[in-house]
Amino acid sequence: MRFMEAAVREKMFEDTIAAISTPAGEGGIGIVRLSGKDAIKIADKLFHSLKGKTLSASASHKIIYGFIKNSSTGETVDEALVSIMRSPNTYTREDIVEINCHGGMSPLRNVLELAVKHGARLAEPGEFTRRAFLNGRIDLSEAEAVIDLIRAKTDESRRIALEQLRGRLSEKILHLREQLTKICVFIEACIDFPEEEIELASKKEIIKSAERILKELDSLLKSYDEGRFFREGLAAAIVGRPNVGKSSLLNALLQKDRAIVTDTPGTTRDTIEEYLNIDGLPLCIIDTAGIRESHEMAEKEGVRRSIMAMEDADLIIAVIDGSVPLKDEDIEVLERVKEKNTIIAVNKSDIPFGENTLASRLTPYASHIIRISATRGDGLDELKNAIFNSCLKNWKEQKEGVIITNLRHKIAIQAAYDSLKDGLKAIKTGKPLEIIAIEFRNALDRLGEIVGAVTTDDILNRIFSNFCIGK
Ligand SMILES: Nc1nc2c(ncn2[C@@H]2O[C@H](COP(=O)(O)OP(=O)(O)O)[C@@H](O)[C@H]2O)c(=O)[nH]1
Ligand SMILES: [Mg+2]
Repeated sequence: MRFMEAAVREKMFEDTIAAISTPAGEGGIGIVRLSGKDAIKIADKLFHSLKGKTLSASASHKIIYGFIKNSSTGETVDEALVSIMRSPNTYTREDIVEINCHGGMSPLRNVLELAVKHGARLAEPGEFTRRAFLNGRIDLSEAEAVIDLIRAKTDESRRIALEQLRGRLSEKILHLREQLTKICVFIEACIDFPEEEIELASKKEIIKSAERILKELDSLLKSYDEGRFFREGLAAAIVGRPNVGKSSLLNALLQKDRAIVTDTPGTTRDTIEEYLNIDGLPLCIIDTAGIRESHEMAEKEGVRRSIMAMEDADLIIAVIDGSVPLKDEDIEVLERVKEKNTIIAVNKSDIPFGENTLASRLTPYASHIIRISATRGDGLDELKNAIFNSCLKNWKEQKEGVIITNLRHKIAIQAAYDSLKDGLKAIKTGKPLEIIAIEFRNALDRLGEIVGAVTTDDILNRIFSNFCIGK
């Protein structure tokens, strides 16, 4: 592994990068962004301010009006407002120029091409943020929060990403690393002076401190179980035999006619996915084909996809037609999802039917049983509450604390936890100090991965390749 040190990171960037930072398509304005030591010089070659003043002669953090011109042809490409931000108070800590022109593909592409012609290089996805990290303005977990913030599907997801961006997780990790460092330094000092036995009092102190850190790591790990839903969304599959009202339920939850509803069983062939916001929980809701034996090719494939969606889902909404007696096909579906987190929606409550044994037959299969009418909209609020509560059991207590939402962080914390636990066991059983020290050091390094204090090119490539171009 090649570790990157802060000192090495400085002066890494000889080149100036450029990208269109606004989404593709038409918009009132669009932004081409440049970052690097030649950003201002390059922008001066394509921008002509109305008053004839160059950007190089302008003060930092100013916006200047003028025109973008192609110097080879003399053509004016667009009218623009240009922001100039000088290092170090910028997003990347380098000089940044943002060219605000009209938001169509032609002006934006022309501006970008001119920037490249005058010496800029096209930016890779996430390269601006990568520079912000490598230049020490933000740490790695904060850089990851940038993309989480962009992708946040609900206000609650945004709140959590913003907290991470503002360093709440980093502070926590920093604090834990400080405590761990103290332990490591102490143990390593004892190794250097082998004639001095580790005193009983110090040993007790180390054990106490390590146990405290373990507890905090454990609560971070626990926060992931529910916290991840806010970053990734929660997949809920609507399943059931044909014609019970699955597609009607999807439409009712979305309040639009998204899926085709007919009274012909087997209408839905493909799985349909849509997002729904339930009190800040981003729910990806999947309508599936009715599960039954079929010899018809398209339906068979639909059933296969339903079963796949069912297996991958975090939550199952099993729909039963409450207006007719329970069928063997209903039970077969419920048997399939027995091990999953399941809610049963007993549909068509608008049609009276008096099977009074229904509830008792369904109870073994679900955490919640809700009577609904998809066509009338009855019981939907109750169903949404059940969805929220069955997935976010501890959320009320957890939401105020530091939450982890990212699998990479969870893996690192889990590894730190395991090492620390092994180290603790080694102390308690009187193992050699060298062994104890290795475990504690490893825990420290694994925590360092989260904020990027310890990292490799490989980790960085993986993280930043998920970004959009221009961020
Ligand atoms: N009365 C009544 N009919 C419903 C209700 N939900 C769905 N249906 C009807 O049941 C039939 C099958 O609905 P659909 O949503 O296509 O079922 P799917 O095959 O499970 O997706 C259609 O004729 C719907 O209008 C409901 O709550 N009440
Ligand atoms: Mg359907």
